[in-house]
Amino acid sequence: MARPRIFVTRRLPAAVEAKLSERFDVTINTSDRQLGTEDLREAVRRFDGVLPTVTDRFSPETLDVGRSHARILANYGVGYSHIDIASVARHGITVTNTPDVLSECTADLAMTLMLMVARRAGEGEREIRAGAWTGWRPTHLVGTRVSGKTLGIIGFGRIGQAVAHRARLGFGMEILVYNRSPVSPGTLKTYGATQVESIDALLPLCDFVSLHCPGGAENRHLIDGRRLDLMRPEAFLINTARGEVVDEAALAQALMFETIGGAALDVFDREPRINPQLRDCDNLVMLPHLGSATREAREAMGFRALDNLTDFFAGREPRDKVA
Ligand code: 8YV
Repeated sequence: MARPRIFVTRRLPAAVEAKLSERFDVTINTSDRQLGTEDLREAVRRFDGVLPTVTDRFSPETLDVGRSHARILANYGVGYSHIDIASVARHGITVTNTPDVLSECTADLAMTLMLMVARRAGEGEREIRAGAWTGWRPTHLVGTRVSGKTLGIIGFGRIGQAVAHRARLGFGMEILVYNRSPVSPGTLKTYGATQVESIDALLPLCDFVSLHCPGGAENRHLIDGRRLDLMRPEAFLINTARGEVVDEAALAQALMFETIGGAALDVFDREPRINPQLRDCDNLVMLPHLGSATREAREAMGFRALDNLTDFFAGREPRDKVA
């Protein structure tokens, strides 16, 4: 029997590409450039399955390619707000993601950002590289203590819990969580966490707020100007979730007028384009979507997508089916 034909939209770790090619008839976008709507339509039209990433937008238009089309989008990544779920359902396309294997590394990056912004690490690095450091002095780049402070976590799934673990055990932080559904008492106890009933009630209580909810239309601008105003004037916002969750124009205002202490972003609304207002904010740390960017996580994500494809084409339900 002919092996299923799979289109891979970006270069993947070498070990993953090798294994994929052993099992499937694989075509890889070896240019590794972001694909446009027409390229993606072509992939959906011509292949049995597509292995996409966060940079591939599957809009209703992209997915509407006629009768013959790919049967699975095995997404490389846990978030899938770049895929229009109503359309995949309409076309009978299965979607899988890669949870678990990136939770620890993404949580590590959230902690990196929290420490960087509170301790002004970005500003310090920029100062040294600009040749502007004039020497030690007691009042130089004084930041904010992290240990023992209150951390609010919005979205208490796997990554949110991994952040709570680090913050609680490593930094003795008090953990408050907001989650759409109730978190079990056992889980809250594991992290010494308290669930707060609304985001509006959570924000005024926190020194740090870290976002770990999904993106997509439902959570677009979940953190808007009104909610930024509910944060303490010295509090920090951390976003390793999705860019659209934060209203970037409102955030830039809050940073410029110092109505919050600072922010640290790993994700952006129109990444890789950066809202120019954000670039001017010194009290902002920005990283280029590095949440899962470790050798270990990126390989494990690839093998997880491979397992999902293998199960699907063997007629089994993939373990990470999300649609
Ligand atoms: C991934 C991420 O690297 O998994 C996610 O949802 O945000 C990143 O860590 C990226 O999405 C790959 O598609």
